[in-house]
Amino acid sequence: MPSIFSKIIDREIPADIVFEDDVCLAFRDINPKAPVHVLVIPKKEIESLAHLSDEDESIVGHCVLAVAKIAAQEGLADGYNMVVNCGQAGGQEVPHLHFHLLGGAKQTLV
Ligand code: DGP
Repeated sequence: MPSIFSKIIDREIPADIVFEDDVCLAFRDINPKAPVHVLVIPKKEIESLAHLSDEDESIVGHCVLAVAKIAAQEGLADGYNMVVNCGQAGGQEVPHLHFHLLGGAKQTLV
């Protein structure tokens, strides 16, 4: 089912986009939890990690590589966190797979 992130992909609602290619889109989180907080999403509508199929393997790899490239672009040479919330118990609010890139403040998430 289309979520608010599909509307961002389709430019129906605005977002501060920092990276885009054929497979993924990255934009700043509207409610940042760190000085740098970017969401990387696949353009394909995939609800969550739990909804991935084998054919999505390259998409996920592509998104993770995008996280690393954007981290470098954002100057996060000292390190950063990548977080993926999955499902209700995992605190996922938007039902479109997304990778949080968090950086700019020292934090240990696990
Ligand atoms: P999660 O809890 O993992 O589903 O995180 C969803 C994140 O998405 C949350 O940190 C806030 C962000 N978010 C929700 N709606 C919007 C929006 O319309 N624009 C932007 N830029 N971020 C959004």
